[in-house]
Amino acid sequence: MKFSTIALHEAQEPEKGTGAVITPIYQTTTFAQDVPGELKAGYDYSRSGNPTREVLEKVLAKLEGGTHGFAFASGLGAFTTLVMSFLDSGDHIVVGDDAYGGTFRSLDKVFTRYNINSSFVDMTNPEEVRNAITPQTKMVYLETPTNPTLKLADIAAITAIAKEHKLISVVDNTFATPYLQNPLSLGADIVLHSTTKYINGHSDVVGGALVTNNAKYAEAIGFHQNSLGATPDVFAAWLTLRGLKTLSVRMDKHVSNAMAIAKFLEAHDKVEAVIYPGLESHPQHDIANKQMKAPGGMISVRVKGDKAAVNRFFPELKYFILAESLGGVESLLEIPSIMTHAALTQEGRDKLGITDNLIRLSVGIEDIDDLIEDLDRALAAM
Ligand code: P1T
Repeated sequence: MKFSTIALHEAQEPEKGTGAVITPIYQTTTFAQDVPGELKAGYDYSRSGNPTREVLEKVLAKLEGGTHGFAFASGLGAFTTLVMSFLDSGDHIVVGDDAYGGTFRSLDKVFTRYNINSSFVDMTNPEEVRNAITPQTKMVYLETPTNPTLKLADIAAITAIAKEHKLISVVDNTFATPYLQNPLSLGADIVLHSTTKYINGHSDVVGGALVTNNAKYAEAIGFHQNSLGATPDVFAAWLTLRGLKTLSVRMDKHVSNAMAIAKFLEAHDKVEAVIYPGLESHPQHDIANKQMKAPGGMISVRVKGDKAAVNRFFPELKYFILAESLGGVESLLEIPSIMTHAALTQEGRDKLGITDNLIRLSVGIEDIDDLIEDLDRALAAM
């Protein structure tokens, strides 16, 4: 099966008893046993396993080219489970320097309390990863494209360095999705998703996932998924499975709209810079061509002006909604310096280029003419 067929058919045969074409919502916490300890279909309690969630996990695994998938109640729930599955007190992680603000906060404010420490490095240069490795390092963790400055890291080069040092390599593939980029095939051990974003795609479910093709790592993740309990509600799993069916068609439209908007913004005299991996002006455009099928639906823009100019820009928009999150069918925008990346210090934001005039666009699947007209009007008002 190819990608779109997997999304619709993997583990999703019509139900035997009733012929139901769609995976049923097994809205039950527990499963009856005839003989104590003998499970009818492998299920005893829905935190440990649920048939609806399991279908989602199988589809996610297959789409990423993995053998084992695990669903969580949020992307950060997946991240917490990942860290607790593999790191002990005294261990160290090398992390990309502009990871999502919430990922940074959890490493900086929570895991340091358990003596799990991180070094944040610019992964556009793989040698920085090598230089940050210490005898305590256990894991290399990267996002590509990053949130919000859309830097790209060479997955094959970085995972090769991790392998040389016998470290676990993990890629947060949220921005690219498995439709556009497959980190496991480029050497990563584990892929993480905030399924809240493109995978569910409709801005109505918070969720996360981990996928691996390593049976030993899968055993550790499965044990901690059950032991820590950050599992999704059954209905959330079902909705995510429903959203996932249309991932490929949504992504095609996100990408074509984003490409048109990036070109429009690059030519606009109120715009200082456009960051989009599909533009030749992007510093890692060649890495995008090498490891992504297409450059995705996220654009970051530096407008000409200060905070006051940004405050005149966004209220004029009719279709781009000012809100955190991304990857839904409707277009969103946000100001990372005061929204998603407020957890960083001013110094940290300055270092990463998260300036007051940086605006992040999650380009939706509306008609492109309407989106361009919307941005053009707001830029004029600015
Ligand atoms: O929000 P949650 O489902 O817990 O996922 C966290 C997360 C992990 N990784 C990446 C790359 C993310 O972008 C996120 C969440 N991001 C936002 C809410 C945002 O607006 O950027």
